[in-house]
Amino acid sequence: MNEQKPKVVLSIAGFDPSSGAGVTADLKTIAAHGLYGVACITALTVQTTQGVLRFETAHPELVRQTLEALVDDTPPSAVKIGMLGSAEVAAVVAEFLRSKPQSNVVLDPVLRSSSGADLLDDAGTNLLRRELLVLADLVTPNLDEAGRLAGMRVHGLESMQEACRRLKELGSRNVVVKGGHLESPTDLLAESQAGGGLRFRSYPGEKIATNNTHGTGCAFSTAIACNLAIGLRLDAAVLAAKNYVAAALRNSYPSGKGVGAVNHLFGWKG
Ligand code: PXL
Repeated sequence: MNEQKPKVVLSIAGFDPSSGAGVTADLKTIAAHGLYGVACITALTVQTTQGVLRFETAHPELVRQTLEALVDDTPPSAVKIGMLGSAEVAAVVAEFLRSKPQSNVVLDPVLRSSSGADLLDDAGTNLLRRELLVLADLVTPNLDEAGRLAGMRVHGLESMQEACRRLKELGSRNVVVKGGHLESPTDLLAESQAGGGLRFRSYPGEKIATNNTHGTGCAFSTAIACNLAIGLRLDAAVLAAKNYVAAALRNSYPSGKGVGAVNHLFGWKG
């Protein structure tokens, strides 16, 4: 028996039965980082590699009880928040973070699936903007999400910077905008400085030729949470997560008839 307990990372996210995104993908990512993953399911999606057919959110009281029981039993070193599914569930998560503040909170503001299904309505998006942004240490929107949260079109490095400034005005501490869909894919980190300003750092990437991209965003935000739990500083945590996702994409294989998942456990040979 190993007496050395691994650190715990908590994923608050939806369930994707095809295991590309959501809590199962997060648990694989956490395991790949040598940490112990626990999860609170916010919603059940009916989903395959071909897309999201529908979803139902969990009862908000179930979410509240799960979170309170989990943090009491297995206190997490980091928390990743993904799909919330409704304003009611988002409100419970916000209240939980206010009443039991957690460290290394990474918020992936999941608004829509890559296949185009809306995963959070306008009321939920407003709640996330008003209440959750201020409670997260880092927010990880893609270009569309950054645009919707900041109220502008985000399509390149300059507009990514402007969106980060607007998100800071809304109360975000640190933001990384994922530019994976840009012509030359570059992520942008905006870190709040002690003096009140923002420090920008960009992470140029390469286009990886694969169709197996399902769950890239979930893997990225969860990998950052893991790296923060391990003790990396924010910029190093983002860089390591970017490298992890690139390796998971390079080592992916097709599953199902649609968009396959990234290979979260590429390092695990059984
Ligand atoms: O990729 C966003 C996402 C997050 N969480 C769940 C999802 C999806 C996309 O389909 O199903 C549960």
